[in-house]
Amino acid sequence: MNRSRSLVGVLRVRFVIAAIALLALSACRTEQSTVAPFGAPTAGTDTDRDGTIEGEFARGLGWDVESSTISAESSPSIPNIAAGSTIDFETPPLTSSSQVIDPYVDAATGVIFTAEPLSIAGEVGLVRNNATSACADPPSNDQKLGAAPAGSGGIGFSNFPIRATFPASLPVGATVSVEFQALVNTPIRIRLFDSAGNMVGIVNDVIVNPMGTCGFPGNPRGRKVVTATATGPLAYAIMDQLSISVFVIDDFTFTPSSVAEIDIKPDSEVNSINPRSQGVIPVAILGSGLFDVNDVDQSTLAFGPDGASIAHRSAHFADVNDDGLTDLLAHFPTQETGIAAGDTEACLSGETLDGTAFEACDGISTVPPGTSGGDFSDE
Ligand SMILES: [Ca+2]
Ligand SMILES: [Ca+2]
Ligand SMILES: [Ca+2]
Ligand SMILES: [Ca+2]
Repeated sequence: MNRSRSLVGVLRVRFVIAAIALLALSACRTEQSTVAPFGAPTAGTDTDRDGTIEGEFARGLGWDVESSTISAESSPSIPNIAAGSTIDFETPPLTSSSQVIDPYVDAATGVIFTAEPLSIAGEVGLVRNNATSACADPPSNDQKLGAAPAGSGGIGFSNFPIRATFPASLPVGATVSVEFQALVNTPIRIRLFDSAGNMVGIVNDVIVNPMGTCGFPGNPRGRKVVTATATGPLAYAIMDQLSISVFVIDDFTFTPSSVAEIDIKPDSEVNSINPRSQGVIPVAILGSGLFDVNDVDQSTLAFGPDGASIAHRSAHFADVNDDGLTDLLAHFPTQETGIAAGDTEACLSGETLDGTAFEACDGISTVPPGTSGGDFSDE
């Protein structure tokens, strides 16, 4: 009891110091006295831990996009990001309730998290769910990523915007999902950018489901996964909170290959496959505004559990679904696919000519063994 009281005391002292520093900062800027434009993130920390940033800190801090330098340089030895990943911020395990780790670099994927500069510098770090004022029940040790004004000690008590920079640009159609945790009914957003700083995706959302406050004062907090899709090459994403509510993120997920779509047996809805057939299975890779089948490296195509290669000279371009966009129709020898009786799905993987991996699946129904009926031709 005493220990936790004195911990609270220490935290209060830290926040008071941060508050004084920020008050001094805003005092310096009073002649400008600009109210942050609508929709602009605010800096500052939540000193009374009710989930909202104190107004004195939220005002007068200009939102200067131009000052943020865009750097999406790719490093020479990057981990493979083609397969996509989910980053849960559980590494390293925290030994205290929060820790500044700036930048936070995910070792497996090379994705770099930083605080997107406002008119002041920021920093990112990890915080336990039970130690952020954005805590939604349960108040566990689950680790979240937060950001705060640099040196404020406010990781988990701020709504400073967070940037995720990929070690190399992801192809058009890549998706980014991230779980926001903040007060309910406050606006949250993901923006996606290419390496030149052009916005290639934006999603505005609101957390609506109340999930408690973990014992902190203030209105209910909640969690929501927001997903954005890139309409251009994706170099970095910025996640922010467009009010004075504290927010943290978790389970940052990116998927570079979600755009490929296939239609197994384009002439059939049922996609009936006889695993004993000596024939071939036609599979169409569907072209779309996000996926140009001319970019497919046909030598990399692998279909079914065993990854059958394309049958000799079987691929040709055609618009199999009459949507005006060219599709790639390829055929795979049934016996090499590994498709077995009872399978309900089969997937095609491959790479585009620039080496970006993709995968797509479609439902199938297999002809039961011992049945003489069904589709023997597979054509
Ligand atoms: Ca507050
Ligand atoms: Ca986590
Ligand atoms: Ca079909
Ligand atoms: Ca088509």
